[in-house]
Amino acid sequence: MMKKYLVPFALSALVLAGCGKKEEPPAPVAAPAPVASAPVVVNTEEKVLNIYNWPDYVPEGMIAAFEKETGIKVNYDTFETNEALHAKLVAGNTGYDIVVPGSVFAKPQLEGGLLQALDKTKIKNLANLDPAIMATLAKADPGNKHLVPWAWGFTTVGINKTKVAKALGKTPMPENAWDLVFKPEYTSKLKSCGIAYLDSPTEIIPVALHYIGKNAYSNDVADYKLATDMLAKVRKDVRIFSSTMIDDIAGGKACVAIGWSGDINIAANRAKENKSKDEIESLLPSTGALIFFDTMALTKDAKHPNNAQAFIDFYLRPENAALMTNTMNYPTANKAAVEKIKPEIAGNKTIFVETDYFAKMIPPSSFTNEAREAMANAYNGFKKGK
Ligand code: SPD
Repeated sequence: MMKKYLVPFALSALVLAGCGKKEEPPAPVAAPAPVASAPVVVNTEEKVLNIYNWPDYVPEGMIAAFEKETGIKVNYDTFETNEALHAKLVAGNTGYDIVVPGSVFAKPQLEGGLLQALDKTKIKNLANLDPAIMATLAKADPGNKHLVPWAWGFTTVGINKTKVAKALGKTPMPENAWDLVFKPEYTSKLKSCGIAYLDSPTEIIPVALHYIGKNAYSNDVADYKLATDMLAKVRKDVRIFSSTMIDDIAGGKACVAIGWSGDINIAANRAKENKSKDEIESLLPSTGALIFFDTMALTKDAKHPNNAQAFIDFYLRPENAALMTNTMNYPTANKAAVEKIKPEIAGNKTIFVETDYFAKMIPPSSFTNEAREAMANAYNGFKKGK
């Protein structure tokens, strides 16, 4: 838990030496009345903060602005999958103060004592967060004691429209965009321009489960076999298991991908900046996409909890949360930031989906540790083509 550094105001009593007659006994000296003084709260942590977040998630200049304002030096590292972050947290001594797990992983992490509760008195801007989103997050984090949303988004299908149209030829686009990555009729054609999957069991198995009509967050290991039976039929058509999806789509290595909404939009913008003739698009599958929340949390052994909470408070300023959404294409959970979001971002239906589509989306849940292990085995077997 948080350490409080109280520096009491010290007062030394001044004793005056008397110079009266020798034979006179010294007059009794009354004890000095205590001087009332308010304790001064000082953050004596070294001016360092270690953050571990996903790539392409923090606006340019935001970390530098925090460093300039506070004098705290930020070491900022990135990880590509929830599995990678989880393995670090389980091993312990990460050296990180703030980590940003998806809520699917954050729940078992906080239940396993890998994250510490926040001192909410130090994060006044928590008041800016959307109560509806916080109520949803409370399912993973009862009482909202540990997790503060960085952003949310959804796992979906992204395409290079130009290349996909060419590869499909006379075959029309399917009604359900998941067919593009899971149905042999489409994958057999699209393999020529490149199919990419996110390289993570807990990204691919849930969308595969959803595609075959199962609960995306099933903890039933028998369901994973059904998912990998379906996946096995398209395995030979998958070109890339990607940890660099933005580059893979924008750079033309993949024409269709299972990816994250904001990253697909970043790839679309990058292609435009590079004056590519190809148009990249994040799709909204007719059966729904999988919502995720990425959340800031303090590691159990964070050495700089006060600096971490200062950063969380800084990030929760409306202008900073809006800057994240405006540059990274992921919706913020910061209600006070909404009015600062650019109209072209607010109006992009693949960033802020419409109410009707939102109702179809699959909210996050979580997996037991055993289920996650079985899922990893199933996924690795699929990837190896077994
Ligand atoms: N560029 C930021 C990507 C963040 C992705 N987090 C996704 C977690 C989904 N389970």
